[in-house]
Amino acid sequence: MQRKGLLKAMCAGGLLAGVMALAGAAHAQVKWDLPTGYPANNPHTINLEQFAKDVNTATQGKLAITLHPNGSLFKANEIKRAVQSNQAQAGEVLMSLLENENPLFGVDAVPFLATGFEASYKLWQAQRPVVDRLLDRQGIKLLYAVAWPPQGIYAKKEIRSGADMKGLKWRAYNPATTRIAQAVGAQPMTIQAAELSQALATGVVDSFMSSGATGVDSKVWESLTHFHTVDAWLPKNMIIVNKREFDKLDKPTQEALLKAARDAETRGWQRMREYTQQSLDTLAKNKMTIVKPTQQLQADMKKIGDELLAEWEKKAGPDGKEIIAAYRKQ
Ligand code: PCA
Repeated sequence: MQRKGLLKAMCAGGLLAGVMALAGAAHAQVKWDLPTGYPANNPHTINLEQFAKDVNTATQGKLAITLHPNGSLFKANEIKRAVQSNQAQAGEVLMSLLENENPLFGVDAVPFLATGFEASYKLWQAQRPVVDRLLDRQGIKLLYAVAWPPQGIYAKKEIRSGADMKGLKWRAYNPATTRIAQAVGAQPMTIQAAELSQALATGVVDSFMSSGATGVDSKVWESLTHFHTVDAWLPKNMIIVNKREFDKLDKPTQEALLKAARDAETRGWQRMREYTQQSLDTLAKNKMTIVKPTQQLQADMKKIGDELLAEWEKKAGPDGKEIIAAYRKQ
């Protein structure tokens, strides 16, 4: 009887040790929050989900990344600062949102500098070392970046020229889209993607430039009627990490993370290419008119693009020149 009791106690002790070991393992697990301003079903977010899963698998659960889509943890325009101050360990940020901080972040939002995926990818190769350096100085590590599909004009009527855009209530998402509104005499208002549906539904805005992807995300057909495929630029989302958090990881975990990031970048660019036509098909299926822009509209937009490029080059200085030269050399 006594023996049995002892055995029981030993078993319980073993179980306790096991539980403690488990607790130890759980303690060794690193957990990161990764906020993004875009919704869960957006292809960028789906790609990010795969990335987080890959990291989890490759590190056997040692690094667990939790996604917070749609501005639920931090709003799109707060995410960079949240990562820098380590309120979130990682995050997804629209690079050109930071153009006011430094113009070098905004080269991918200069209209007509790079208008397709191939050109846009080349521009990224030229821009990457500069962005990497800038972020590094701020205690941020760049993991990867993926372009959105080409940007066109959404409106409630057919836009046939720059003059037709005068007076529109224009939703802007970064400094460049604000500048375009000013150039055509529209009224710009900055609204991030998570609030776009609401702003359209309430009539706060009646037009904007973006991709087919964001049109689908915000069910733009509930408020607007036309999408003009101007293909003016392809802005990028980047995934960033607080550098101190990255440095805390052991070497194999860092390597697994960087490998997953490289894979996510390749996969993301491929997926966005495919999604470009798919998103336009979805718009059309929902009775949006997809308009090939008139020569006049294209010429007017191109003229604004030339002005914005000149402005950008002036602001961006020698580093900017270096990016453009490297891009044109490829
Ligand atoms: N969608 C994002 C940025 C660029 C894009 O295609 C947006 O409209 O907010």
